[in-house]
Amino acid sequence: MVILGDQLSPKMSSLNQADKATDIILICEVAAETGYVAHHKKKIAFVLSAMRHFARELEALGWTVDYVKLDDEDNTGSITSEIERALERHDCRSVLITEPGEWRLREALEAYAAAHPIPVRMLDDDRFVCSRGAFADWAQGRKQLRMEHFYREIRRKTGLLMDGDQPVGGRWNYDSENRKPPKDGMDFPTPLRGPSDEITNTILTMVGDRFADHFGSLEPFWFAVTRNGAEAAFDQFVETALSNFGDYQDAMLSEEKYLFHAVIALYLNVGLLDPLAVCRRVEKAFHDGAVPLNAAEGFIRQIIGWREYVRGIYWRQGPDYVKENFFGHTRALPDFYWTGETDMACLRACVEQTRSDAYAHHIQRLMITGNFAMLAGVDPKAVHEWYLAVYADAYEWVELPNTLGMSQFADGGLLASKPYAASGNYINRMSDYCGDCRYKVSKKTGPDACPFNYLYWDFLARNREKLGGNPRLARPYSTWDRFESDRQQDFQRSADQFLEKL
Ligand code: FAD
Ligand code: DLZ
Ligand code: SF4
Repeated sequence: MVILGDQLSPKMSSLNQADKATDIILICEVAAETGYVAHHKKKIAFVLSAMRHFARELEALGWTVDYVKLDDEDNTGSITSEIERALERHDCRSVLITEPGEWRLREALEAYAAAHPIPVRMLDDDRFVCSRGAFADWAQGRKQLRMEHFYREIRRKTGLLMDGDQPVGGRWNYDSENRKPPKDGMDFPTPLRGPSDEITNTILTMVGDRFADHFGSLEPFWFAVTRNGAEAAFDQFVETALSNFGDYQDAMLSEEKYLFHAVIALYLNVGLLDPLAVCRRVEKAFHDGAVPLNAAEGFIRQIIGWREYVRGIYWRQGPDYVKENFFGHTRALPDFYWTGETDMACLRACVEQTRSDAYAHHIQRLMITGNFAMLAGVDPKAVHEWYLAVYADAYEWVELPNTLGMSQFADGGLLASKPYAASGNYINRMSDYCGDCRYKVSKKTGPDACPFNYLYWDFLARNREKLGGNPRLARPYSTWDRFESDRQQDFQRSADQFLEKL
């Protein structure tokens, strides 16, 4: 049987179906997976080190593991060609695998299975609360696939934060209490830093040599690479940050990369943490009186709501979802997404922290880098490839709907009821970025004005045909209509001048 780099879970469909006494587990580091986008160096090091540690964990549990390293001389470079090579080494009658998390690899495995006589059994990935089939049933016949409706169904199904058939506290969602700007003088916890060991050090040397031209700083490397390490990092989050998670979920600060966020998506997405176990732990913290309801509910919603929902959307939309481009945007991704060299302090801070830690929290991804790309008319596929490469937690099943659907509105509103477009005013309210910026957030047009201000109005004006009928945009469009035509032209002129130089 085959285990992929994001299938590092001892309880998983393929392992549940296999037999320790007779089956051989193939785990392979391959160039096709380290290179389908130019992943951040820290992401490659994290995945490879976690894979090597997982192989040890399996061996300790009594499994036979055949592990192929990236620098093995005979490594053929792809999962399917390594399966082929392994079949020459072992006397196997079938290949067993839990389905991969991306259309790309799924299609390659299906093509392999169709072209070879050996039976390939691909099992559902049962590490999610909602299977692909259950999502399809839920979506069937609905006009709109709203996350909130899906989330309530999963709350009922799991019983998380439920009091009989009613939500604990009487409300399903406490988001209205979760949009506080940061306060001066707050103390922020730091995510737990995992210790390095020989396996990780070897990987760091190899990644440093082999992927020197990839984006991002390799060191300091601090991610946990084992299940125990990931659990310890999550425990620390519950004890030190969770109680403030809800209140300051949308806040952004230049000197604080993590605020009260968990920094666990990378562990969940490779299988070092189990989503349901994580939610049960948070529910317990609430029942023990350690954290308020808005924090526990907000956190659980992200995992059994958003995380499960975007996965359902990814598989439902099919391999062509990636081609959607509702606005017809064609601009190349600006260089500063890689270099960080821009006068816009908010974008500079987000890119710099992405480069140093392969991490930015949700609002930075959505309202800074994502918002800017959409306002500036960047090709959504280029935006998607950037997000897929630069974050340690990025896998297409979760990244693509978030980027293409939620942040770029490139699916025309399947996932979001309106584009997440915002002017500098929002960024200034939720962050401390603007104080350090060469642009003035209070200025609306001209060379010193905050670019988000005029780009926002220009975006709405140029897309009126597509967005004008959206009831959630009625207010900004009526504000636009009340502007004098000179003012409207000023906005558009400032936007044209800025975009020309971009
Ligand atoms: P926290 O803020 O502490 O949230 C807790 C957990 O909730 C996360 O670990 C994650 O598992 C889950 N979660 C929260 N929001 C979402 C969401 N919108 N979709 C799915 N799960 C969510 N998340 C990824 O896991 N991988 C990605 O590649 C990814 N790409 C994104 C791209 C864009 C443009 C945007 C706007 C969001 C993206 N997200 C992605 C969602 C979210 O930003 C990250 O899950 C989160 O920032 C990870 O940090 P954290 O663990 O500190 O999360
Ligand atoms: C992300 C990643 C990387 C960097 N390297 C490997 C690898 O060498 N071998 C492997 O099996 N998986 C790797 N992965 C994870 C895969 O890309 C992931 O399993 C697919 O994208 C499907 O989600
Ligand atoms: Fe960003 Fe505008 Fe604020 Fe500068 S002024 S940090 S560009 S929002």
